Amino acid sequence: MEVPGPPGDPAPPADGEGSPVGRRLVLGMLGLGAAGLVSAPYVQRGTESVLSAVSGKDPTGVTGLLPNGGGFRYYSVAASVPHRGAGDYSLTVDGLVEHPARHSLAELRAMPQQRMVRDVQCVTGWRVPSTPFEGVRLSHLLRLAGVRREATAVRFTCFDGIYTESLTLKQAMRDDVLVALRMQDKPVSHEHGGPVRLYVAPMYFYKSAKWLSGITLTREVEPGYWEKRGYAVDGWVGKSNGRDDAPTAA
Ligand SMILES: Nc1nc2c(c(=O)[nH]1)N[C@H]1C(S)=C(S)[C@@H](COP(=O)(O)O)O[C@H]1N2
Ligand SMILES: [Mo]
Repeated sequence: MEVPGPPGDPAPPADGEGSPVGRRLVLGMLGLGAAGLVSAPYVQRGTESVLSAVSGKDPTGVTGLLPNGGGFRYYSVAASVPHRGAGDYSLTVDGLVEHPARHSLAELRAMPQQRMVRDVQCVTGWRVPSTPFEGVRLSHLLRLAGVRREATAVRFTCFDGIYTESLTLKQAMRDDVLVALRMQDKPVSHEHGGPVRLYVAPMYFYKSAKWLSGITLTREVEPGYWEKRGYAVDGWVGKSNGRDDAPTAA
């Protein structure tokens, strides 16, 4: 099911905390126990958005704070996402390349790994400081594949079946863009987009596609999921407001 809405919460909730019933429902949707609430002062869904979420009209997408998630919020525009691991995960690199490839998780783990510690910044305002990410530089995979002259951009696809993202080739070749296998010094969890997610350190977090399954070299930029809905392709933190017609969301 596709839930339309901006990549994050709207204006801060009026009451700071959702109703107990609403919170229980949302946590239930996330498959999380209510126990996490006790030690989760950062659970702060507004009643309205919680109720609209369960009624299927959430303007913010299926979101929620993860208890013990260190301040991260769970985002998925897909209602459910299959679990994939070492046995069934693969990442394809195709499109305008000399050598199309399909990498298993083991193959990705055997490649040179880069660790980076930067702040995570969602376009809606929440931020998680100093978060370690580790994985293969996207530029490494692109060099292996041999990018053809006609390619100027990269399209990313995800095994949730819905989300897409894009970068220009120049952005994709930056050293601070990773195909991340680890986050917070652990394997990327399913909730955070594991086993493999994109990490575009200098841009707002909507650029960091979760559940990454495909990297396709294209002739031109093909705007991603949120980009088709008004958010910037060039989502630089600080230099972009993410969305030109920013309503309450961005
Ligand atoms: N596949 C997929 N990737 C996604 C999203 C999504 O809905 N689906 N949401 C984006 C947004 S808006 C944010 S803020 C981050 C959230 O990552 P987190 O759930 O690990 O905090 O993932 C980004 N990548
Ligand atoms: Mo976001």
